[in-house]
Amino acid sequence: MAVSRKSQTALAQSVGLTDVDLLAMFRTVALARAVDERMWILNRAGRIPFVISGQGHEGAQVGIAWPLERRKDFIAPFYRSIATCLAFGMTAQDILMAQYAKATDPSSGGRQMPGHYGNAENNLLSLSSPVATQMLHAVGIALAAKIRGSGQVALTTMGEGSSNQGDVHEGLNFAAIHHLPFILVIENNGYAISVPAARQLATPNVADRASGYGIPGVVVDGSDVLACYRASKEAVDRARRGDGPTLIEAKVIRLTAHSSDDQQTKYRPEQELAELRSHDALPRFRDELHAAGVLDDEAEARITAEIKAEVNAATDHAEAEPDPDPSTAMHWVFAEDWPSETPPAWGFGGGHGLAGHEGDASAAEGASD
Ligand SMILES: Cc1ncc(C[n+]2csc(CCOP(=O)(O)OP(=O)(O)O)c2C)c(N)n1
Ligand SMILES: [Mg+2]
Repeated sequence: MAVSRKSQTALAQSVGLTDVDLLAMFRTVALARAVDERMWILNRAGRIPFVISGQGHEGAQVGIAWPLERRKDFIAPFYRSIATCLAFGMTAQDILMAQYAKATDPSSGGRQMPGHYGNAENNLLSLSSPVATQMLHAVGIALAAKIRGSGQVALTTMGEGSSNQGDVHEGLNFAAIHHLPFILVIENNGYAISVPAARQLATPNVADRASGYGIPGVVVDGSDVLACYRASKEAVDRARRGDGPTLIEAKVIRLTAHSSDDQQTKYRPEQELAELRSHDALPRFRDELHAAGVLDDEAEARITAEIKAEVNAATDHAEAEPDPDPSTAMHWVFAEDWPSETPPAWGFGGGHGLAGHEGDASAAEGASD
């Protein structure tokens, strides 16, 4: 299929994108799924220790990450954010290097728990295991962006269970009061490990809480990639205009167990699991693009073959890379183990990324709300 750079079907026009954009979005959703499936195979084959999956979240993640500007805006991801990280500049190889905890893993040089992806170069924050702690990091970045007048937006994302942590209330209240360029995304998959949503929340939607902070709360179908894109675009535009934060709740599905150490058939009925597949964003987006004339069988086959080759090459590369040297295990943990000026093997990336960092003090003094 000859989709040109400028070609725009009615579907693309309806969201202000080109057909090439839509194909790139589809490719990212499909790549995330393929990387994820590979991770499970590698785990079951005893090659990688732990998988926490993004399957069922990919469509929402790609749609929501898309309107943000790479290497300008910031995202504080969570453990299911594989598609988010791919949409924001990481590669299949970067993800698998983290899974293998290799010395050259760009997320942390093999120091982080698997699934804790981060990439300084792409303004993707490293995350902590206690859920929702990334909230305060992202709100802090949004505050810095506002003080510096850099026009940047900070977004963080987490599950509905995590939304009940105190950090979320504090961060959202602060961001709302100060009209920060901040977006909170809740990827509601209906479970926090084995605990169903009804046991986590006394309201059907996390987004219902937004009115308590005086900000918009949007519920969006997480299997509808373009609906997620639209909701995110509106939130990004609002943040850049200086109109403050938005809470977006994407209703997604968790297609796998919580993690590779969990057996979900103990607490999820078979019928529910079978029914979930009909809400999967990947086939839904593919069908939508076929119907709109953006994708045909030939283009789909080409994309599928490219992704297969990419995931195979990424696996081979990660397998072959060296493990971290055990004598470096304590590097970058305590200040006294900070080895001179040598940057860590995985690098600090291309700088802090916050525009206007120079002359902080005067920028801060000049800030007004
Ligand atoms: C503060 C804290 N409490 C408990 C845990 C253990 N834990 C890890 S993931 C998780 C479930 C979180 O559920 P949710 O936010 O809905 O995200 P999901 O895994 O469903 O995507 C829990 C309880 C943790 N990591 N941090
Ligand atoms: Mg959940």
